[in-house]
Amino acid sequence: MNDIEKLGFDEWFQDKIETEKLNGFKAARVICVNKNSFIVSNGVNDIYAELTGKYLFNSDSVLDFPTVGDWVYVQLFDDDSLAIIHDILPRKSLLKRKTSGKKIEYQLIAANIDTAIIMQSLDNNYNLRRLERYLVMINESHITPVIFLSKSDLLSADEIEKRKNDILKIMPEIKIEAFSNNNLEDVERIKTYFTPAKTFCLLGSSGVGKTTLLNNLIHEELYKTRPIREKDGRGKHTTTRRELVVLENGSIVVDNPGMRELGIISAESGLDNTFDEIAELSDRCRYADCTHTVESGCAVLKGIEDGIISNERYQNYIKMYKESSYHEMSYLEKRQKDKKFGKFMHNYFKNKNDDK
Ligand SMILES: Nc1nc2c(ncn2[C@@H]2O[C@H](COP(=O)(O)OP(=O)(O)OP(=O)(O)O)[C@@H](O)[C@H]2O)c(=O)[nH]1
Ligand SMILES: [Mg+2]
Ligand SMILES: [Zn+2]
Repeated sequence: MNDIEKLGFDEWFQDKIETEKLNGFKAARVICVNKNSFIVSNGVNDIYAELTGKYLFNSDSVLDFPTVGDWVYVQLFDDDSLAIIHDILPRKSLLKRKTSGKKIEYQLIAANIDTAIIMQSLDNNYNLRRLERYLVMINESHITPVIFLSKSDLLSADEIEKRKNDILKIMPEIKIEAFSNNNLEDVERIKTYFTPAKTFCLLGSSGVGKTTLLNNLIHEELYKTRPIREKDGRGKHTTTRRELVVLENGSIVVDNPGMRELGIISAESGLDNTFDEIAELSDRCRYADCTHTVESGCAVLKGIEDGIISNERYQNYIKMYKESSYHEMSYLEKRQKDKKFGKFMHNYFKNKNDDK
């Protein structure tokens, strides 16, 4: 493996790279972002990097900007101690979340992630609804999700088993691993998930133990961790920036700050993957634009009656569907289109009648 392959550069990127751009430029991976400056790595050195003025000027969406995990074309200066980023390579995957506010804006979480680890702690952070939200976000991005339940030392084995089963009831295919950061055997077992040259991303609320796991994996207290608040068990947002690190065994991990709230994600495709039994039935609804709430001939509502879909799952689906900005937008657009079409038809018939 050459240096950039060790950082996750594989055939997928090899196929996408524009070879003519490599005359003068090199491929490097973004390992840390700080507003408009970056740290990139070529597999040998960590290099301070900035975007070209032209790039800054020509980008009008946050989606155009490099984020942690991105591969970029750089020009190196001063014995490889300074880099100028000229462009981003195509992304294999992109994790983003909607930021709050009326305008739909995104915050980039990480790019080119192979596996997303959703972590919840088995004390009072465990929450099925939140898990579903994370899964919606991840399914939209073509990334494999796994669930890590941390702090297993704080709950009985029976209770843990029950929670695992609750998760499997609504996400039958998902891999779940319960573990404690205080237990060496657990950490050794968890380590086997981290395969070389693949990129993993740790997601989950503040205080669940993401950074503690990372420190365990690198056998060092390299990154800061802090106890959670006693009064409500919430984390203190200890990790404040995303960073990409390469583990001893060659796998690549992005630690993340805990997310305060997870904005609901744009694409319906993510929803459909997470609620595939509902999506499947919805193909059979009488109306193509059925909202599965009041329509006659709705196969989803019938599915609930027949007990094929659980009411709980349905409620979650509807809730997320409503929150999904994409849906809101397309709904408004649809309404507007319908209005225009209505007007058109109205005038058409009016003129026709006038002709008589
Ligand atoms: N009992 C128990 N405590 C743990 C475990 N893992 C982590 N902790 C503790 O939980 C607290 C928070 O851990 P962190 O690793 O800082 O949590 P984090 O997810 O990185 O939090 P943010 O960086 O704020 O997003 C620390 O006091 C850890 O020692 C565990 O498996 N069992
Ligand atoms: Mg942390
Ligand atoms: Zn329907």
